[in-house]
Amino acid sequence: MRLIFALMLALSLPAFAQHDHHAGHMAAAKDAPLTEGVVKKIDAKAGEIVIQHGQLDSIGMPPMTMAFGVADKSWLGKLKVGDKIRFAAEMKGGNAIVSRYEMAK
Ligand SMILES: [Cu+2]
Repeated sequence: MRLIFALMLALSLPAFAQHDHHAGHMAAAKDAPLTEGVVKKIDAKAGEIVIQHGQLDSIGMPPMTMAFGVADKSWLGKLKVGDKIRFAAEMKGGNAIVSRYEMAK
């Protein structure tokens, strides 16, 4: 009985975290789950990429299309409009940036 309770508690924790939109600022970006996104525009001059993104719990954002900075400017030359990615976002200097990404299949 005690074991079952512990198991249920462990299983319920990730679901709880997903539904907490206002906390999560303490979560390390490295550990943030990857969110789906589609590259809509790349502005190399501004160092920005516009992404249509899904729910981003790491920065408390609902799905939308918006501009992000990037942790590594070389990514701007690697990504193309229409690319489907999975990425993690974090706030840096008041701006949302892509902290890491991978190509989605
Ligand atoms: Cu957004």
